[in-house]
Amino acid sequence: MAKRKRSYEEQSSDPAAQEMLIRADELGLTTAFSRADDMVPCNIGAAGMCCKICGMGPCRLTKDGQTGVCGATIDTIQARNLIRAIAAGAAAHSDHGRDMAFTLKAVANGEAEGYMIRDVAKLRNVASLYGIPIDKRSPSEIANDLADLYIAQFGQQKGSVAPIIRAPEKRKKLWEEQGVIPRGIDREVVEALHRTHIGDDQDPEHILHHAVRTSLSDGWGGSLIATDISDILFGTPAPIVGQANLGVLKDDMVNVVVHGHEPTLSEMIVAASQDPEIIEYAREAGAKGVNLSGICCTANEILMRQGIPAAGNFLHQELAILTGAVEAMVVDVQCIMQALVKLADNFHTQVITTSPKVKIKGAVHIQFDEHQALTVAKQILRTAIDNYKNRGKTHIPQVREDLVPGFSHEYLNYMLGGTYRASFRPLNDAIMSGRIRGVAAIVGCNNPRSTQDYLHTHVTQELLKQDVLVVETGCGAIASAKLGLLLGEAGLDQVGAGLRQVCETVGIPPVLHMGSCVDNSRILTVLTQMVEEGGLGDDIDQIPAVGLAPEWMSEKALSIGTYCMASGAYVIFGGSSPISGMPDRVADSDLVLRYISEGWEKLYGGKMEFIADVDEMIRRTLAHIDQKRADLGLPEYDPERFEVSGDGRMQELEQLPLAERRAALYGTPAD
Ligand code: XCC
Ligand code: SF4
Repeated sequence: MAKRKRSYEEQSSDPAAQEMLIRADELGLTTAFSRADDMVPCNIGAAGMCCKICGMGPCRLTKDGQTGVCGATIDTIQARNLIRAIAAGAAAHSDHGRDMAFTLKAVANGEAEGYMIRDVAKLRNVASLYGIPIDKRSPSEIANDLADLYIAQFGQQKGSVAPIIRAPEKRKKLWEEQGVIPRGIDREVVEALHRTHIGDDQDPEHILHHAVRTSLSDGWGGSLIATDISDILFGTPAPIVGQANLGVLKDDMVNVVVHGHEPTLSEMIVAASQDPEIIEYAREAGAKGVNLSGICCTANEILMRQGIPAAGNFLHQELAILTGAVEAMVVDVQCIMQALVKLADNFHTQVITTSPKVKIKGAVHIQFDEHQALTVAKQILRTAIDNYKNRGKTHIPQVREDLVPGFSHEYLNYMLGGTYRASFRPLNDAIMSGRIRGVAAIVGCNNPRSTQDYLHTHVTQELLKQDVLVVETGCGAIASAKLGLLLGEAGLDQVGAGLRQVCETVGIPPVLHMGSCVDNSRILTVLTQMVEEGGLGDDIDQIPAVGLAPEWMSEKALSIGTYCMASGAYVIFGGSSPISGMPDRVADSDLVLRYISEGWEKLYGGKMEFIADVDEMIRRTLAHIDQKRADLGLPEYDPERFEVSGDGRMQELEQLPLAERRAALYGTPAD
């Protein structure tokens, strides 16, 4: 065996992952962790200094004053690279939103087997935002109109995409002045590609202006549409008990792991797995039943709505297969490693692709169709059950944690204000008084180039000590879940005293799991409602809040960061910067980097930065929050002001053993 370049602890901070990486070595198999160690990134490409958009190149710019064959300068090349990544990310989220809209249309017309409209109240609320009549109309009629409106947003050519009306007034005016309101979702993505074709837009600031517009078509367009419709069809999340990590796989059951992003298929697999006919089929095969779990954002979707456990985040996909206990890994779109298929060859696991958009050579393809969703879901489960007999030796790490996800903005609103007075007032008050210093959204991927989960959880833990309320989505949320940070009582003693008081009073964990990556749109809604509630300024850029993607890797993360910036947030990316340049070798190679920070801040009040050092990330987050507090004239944050809470009930609970404490707080935890 080749000498290890990093220790297991350097590759992942998750003990379950470390155990499986040892297993991979024993079996002589590679993973993204080991391949990252073996694959040195191209330093010119990594710095964003390579252009390959035409056949006269690729052009690598490594000297002062050098240009590409066409004359393109380094900043133009970097801006083009960045906008192309943002466009791809926006396209991925928005295409997901489009498919949700088609599903809603099919459900409204009785053409989608197995689905129903679960949240009629949300349907009515959302429809009335757009002036769709709701009085004396059936849910199907309303849903049909909403589906038509949403489908139209993708191909719309002029005007502004409809969900934009949900942003704060001042922000909308600013976007109008800047000319960045998206006209149609597809139009902005296509224009980004057009503008970056050889011989088109050459002015980096002008290119990046359109990057903002493109990203807004994601955050206030496709992603928001995806979240709305998921809630309408599958229910708006509310707190529920779940579990996370590879220990959720079971030795005596047929393990089916759903991996990817769209809830349309995974929700149907959940339904099918509870069908008596399927359970019986599994028993006949000698298993106790079907055990479903998720990876990546599909995991988040079914975790926060159905309490289905999460087997892990992005870097757990190969590790799940390495357990030898997975009968089928069912994938749809996004973040699916091609390596799965080759790895699965060493086990009995079947990788099943399901999307008409995604096929992998060597995988079984069972195409999903929302018109026959339940039938397809059952077919997939039968395939998995048939495979149970082929299972060999298994190795499941006995590591899992409980968590309580499901903090939609609707639920937060209700929880903070109660049924009769639903409002964000208590949250705003807590920030204004300084009990809560500010809010951080910690989101995004895993990246094998850093230590898995470490950046997410370290930043989270440090900010909690500093009384910063943390909201999370995506793979970041699963990282915290695995560490037990998404359970209120576990570790409240590690939380600042003021924040702790709020958590105890309201009964929330200090880290709120708000869903999948398209659900970052929920964070935009929360910020907007905080503005509307009053006391924290009249636009998002005045709120003491920061967005962080410490372990980002996907292009979607860049789109998310850009629309959050354009909405007024300070956004920090960890790890590497795709446009870092090499200012020590090429003096002008950091122009774009400076522009998306200082330049964008002047225009939008938000800024985007790439910061590799984790302590610097935390320092700048706190400095930004404190500056925003000062600008609002709020009292300076004082860690001593709210001494440790004497909440009697909490002290009683603390005397109980952990399992009983959890049961008292959250009801009986799932086994
Ligand atoms: Fe993918 Fe959404 Fe990133 Fe995780 S966080 S690696 S994008 S699954 Ni979205
Ligand atoms: Fe080179 Fe210009 Fe072609 Fe890019 S567009 S590859 S810089 S010639």
